[in-house]
Amino acid sequence: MNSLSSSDQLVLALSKGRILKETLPLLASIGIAPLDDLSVSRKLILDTTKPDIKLVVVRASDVPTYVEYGAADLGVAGKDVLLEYEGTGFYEPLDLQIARCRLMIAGPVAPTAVPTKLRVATKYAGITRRWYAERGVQVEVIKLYGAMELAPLVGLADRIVDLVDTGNTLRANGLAPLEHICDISSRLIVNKAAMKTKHARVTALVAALSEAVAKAAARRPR
Ligand code: PRT
Ligand code: MG
Repeated sequence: MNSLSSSDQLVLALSKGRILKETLPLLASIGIAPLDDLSVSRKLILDTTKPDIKLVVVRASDVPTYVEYGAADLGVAGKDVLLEYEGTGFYEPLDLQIARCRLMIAGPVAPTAVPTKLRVATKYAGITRRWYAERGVQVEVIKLYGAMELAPLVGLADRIVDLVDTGNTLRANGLAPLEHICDISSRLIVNKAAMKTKHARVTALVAALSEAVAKAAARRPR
């Protein structure tokens, strides 16, 4: 197998979309920037200002897979994705404190008759099953891949489990937050083997990012 992540390279897998937008400034602050403009480039493997660091930009939900299998040495992924992905092939050394939101159970503002067995629509089937199972509540989990907010409106589900930031999406669809499952932010993850074989470079990168996160936190208004 042709491996990008050879011993003299560090490969970092980044989540596309909103996490990427917040990860790039953090990386830039420690001197790591893609050589190509990501908004125009179609490249999937990007060289950076550090010759020994490459970036791969993948779907948020694929980041843990790349890192667990060692196709990338490190990755940035939402805690929601990590909780749903039940792998054990990586460490999670750092909370990057970006892309923050809450994972919540939501339902219609105007309560409808609640059936004996709730139907809960979500992209987070694993987390949702565990949450209700731990509370001894029987539910039917309906797996969706997007637009969870639609499900209660069309009678597909009684509840949804989704990420909430401002709450605007829920409000716009006549839904209200009911229970807070957990706070979410993006995390740095590290392949377990890379932590051993590339220890010095991995720990240097974790330390630099950790300092950058602390500086960014100090700048954030409270
Ligand atoms: O492409 P793929 O399906 O893999 O992922 P995606 O399209 O969901 O990616 P993207 O770019 O949306 O990024 C998802 C990741 O960003 C999540 O895994 C979280 O870790 C993080 N994140 C942070 C969020 C939000 N905040 C967020 N608010 N992801 C999604 N939302 C959505 C939410 O699902 C809801 O539809 O925003 C809406 C709610 O926002 P408010 O402000 O209206 O409450
Ligand atoms: Mg997407």
